[in-house]
Amino acid sequence: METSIFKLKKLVPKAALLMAVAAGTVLQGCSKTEGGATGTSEAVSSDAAQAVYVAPGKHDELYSFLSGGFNGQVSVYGLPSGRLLKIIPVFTQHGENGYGYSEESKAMLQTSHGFVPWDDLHHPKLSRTDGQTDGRWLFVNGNNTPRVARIDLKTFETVEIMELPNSAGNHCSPYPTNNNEYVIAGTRFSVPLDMKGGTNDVSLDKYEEEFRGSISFIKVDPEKGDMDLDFQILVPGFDYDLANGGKGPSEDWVFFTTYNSEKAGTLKEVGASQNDRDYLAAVNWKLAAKYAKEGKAREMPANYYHNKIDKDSHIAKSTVKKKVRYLLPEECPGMMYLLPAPKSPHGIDVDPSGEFMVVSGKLASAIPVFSFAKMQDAIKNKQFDGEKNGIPVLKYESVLKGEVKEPGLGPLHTEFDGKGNAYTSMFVSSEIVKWKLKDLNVVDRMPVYYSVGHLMIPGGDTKEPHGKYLVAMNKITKDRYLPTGPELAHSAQLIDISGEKMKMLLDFPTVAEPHYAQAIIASKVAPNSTKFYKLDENKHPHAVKKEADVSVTREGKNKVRVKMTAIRSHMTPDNIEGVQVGDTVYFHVTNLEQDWDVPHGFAVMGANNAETLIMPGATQTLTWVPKKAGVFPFYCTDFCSALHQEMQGYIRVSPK
Ligand code: CUK
Ligand code: CUA
Repeated sequence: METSIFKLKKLVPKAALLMAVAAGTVLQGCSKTEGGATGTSEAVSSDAAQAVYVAPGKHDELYSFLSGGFNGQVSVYGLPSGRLLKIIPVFTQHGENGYGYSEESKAMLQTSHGFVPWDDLHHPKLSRTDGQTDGRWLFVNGNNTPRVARIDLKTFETVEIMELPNSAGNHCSPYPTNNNEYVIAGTRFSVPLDMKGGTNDVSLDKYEEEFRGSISFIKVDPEKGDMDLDFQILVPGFDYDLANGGKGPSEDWVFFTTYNSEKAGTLKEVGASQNDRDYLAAVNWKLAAKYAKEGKAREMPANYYHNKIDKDSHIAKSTVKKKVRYLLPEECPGMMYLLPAPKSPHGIDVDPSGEFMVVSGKLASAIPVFSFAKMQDAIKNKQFDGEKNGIPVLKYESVLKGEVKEPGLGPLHTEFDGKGNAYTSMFVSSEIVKWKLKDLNVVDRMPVYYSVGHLMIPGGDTKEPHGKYLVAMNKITKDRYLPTGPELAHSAQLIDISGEKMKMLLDFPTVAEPHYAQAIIASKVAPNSTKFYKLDENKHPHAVKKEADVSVTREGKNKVRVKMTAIRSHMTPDNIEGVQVGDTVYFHVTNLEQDWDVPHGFAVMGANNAETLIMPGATQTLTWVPKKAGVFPFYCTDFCSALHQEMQGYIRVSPK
């Protein structure tokens, strides 16, 4: 099939393409594959409106969870409508509900670097049971200040954040194993690791000898979901990029792409990087866990935060951990192997059968598909091509099933429909390419707008994908929507993959930058959704369960505790006196409602803080240190009833 992509490829010198990739330039012209379709008249299905229309009052078929990238949040969209249902704050303070501002949630954002109310969130991954999404939790990574968070899908709330020691750029993360035994997280940047716990102030020239990365093994409680860092593997500094795990026969394995096999401290010249190949690292996680359990792990000093919402009081608490156990791959035979991969690979994706590992080399002209069965044979027969840092390197030919030839330009990520097809995103040629796992032949292409990063098929990374839709998450929006000045929303596109040919259905703007996403059939999540908190189960130490119990109390010299209630349509107390300039005033507001969807908000004039939004039955605390004397109004911020405006009061602040 001769498409314009291939024509273009012949016309554009290879060096120029490499430069284009390296510089992040987009070759937009090449996305118009079929008959020169341009602009909005591309192959939009004629029944697209029907296919995505969810009538008023009706619910979507699927929940999708899109990473917010540099806004540190997760956004929840309904599919197929593309309607935004909720933004879940994770690593970033959120004025909308006071997350990260309220006393109850502040501890969630504590780290060994202090209070870090932002992160770069790339990869949401749903929890699994028997290799299928189970709708209980969503795990996400914080790329910048290495953290893994867990969102509880009963409340759509971030309930736990774990910082990772010995980590920098927590990018190949998080990967939950098939029964959530572990959530596995690998580093992008290598850093100097001092196993004795001294300073990490090391000359940058020592990259080769002293810098290492880490793969963290976070244990997950099978009932409660609570995380605990069990151990780490301290790996050579190859810059680990993405991870995905096996299933079926390869269930015990997890795979990582690496893009710095030179172990170079600078990647400035990556477009012409010296090594022809980098590696796919294969790690037997079951064996690693066994080594750790059987005493192979040593302990080193560490300093990292583990923040968790206490389930009784609903208040986040931080625990500081001081040690971590580690394994070294060179000491653990059979635990880790390197498979040669095209240079600067990005995505690694394992097909639903668990037999094929697809590695996308951003700069490569073909997509290698490795065979897990062959990998096992190669290990058994020691078909090694030497070793690197004590880790055996398998011979390329001995593990290769074959290559997808001329798939397009800039392959990044692959997902599967469970019907024998794979779909790969092409960043540079801006298209989704469908190919057959059986013979690796390309069978269809769909241009996307523009420069697609990840793509997502609901369950497309699990044993059983729901192969009906595909969402392309595109990096550059340009002319897709009405212009909004220089800063534009990123864009997602919904594609119907139920037939032979892909059909374009819908564009929808996203919240910040969606890298990856996950989706799940709504019936696995919706029935368990919490409607409100039961007031009589509220164990917050400063909760008041009835208006008669409210109080304003001075504690010690300059602390004032206001325990108050909110119910349609008043705040109690509504007139507060006895506060002085410089006091720390705690407003503990309990929402007495016992009804779905009746939150009350609370905000005070001049408080350099957000509001807090209090769900029915819950207690939230806003802290305020008044800087000047006067009378300050406070009010409910959420239009809760016809008498919402009446939910107000005053607080008087007197000079000290
Ligand atoms: S990465 Cu963004 S397009 Cu961080 Cu998963 Cu590939
Ligand atoms: Cu309560 Cu508005």
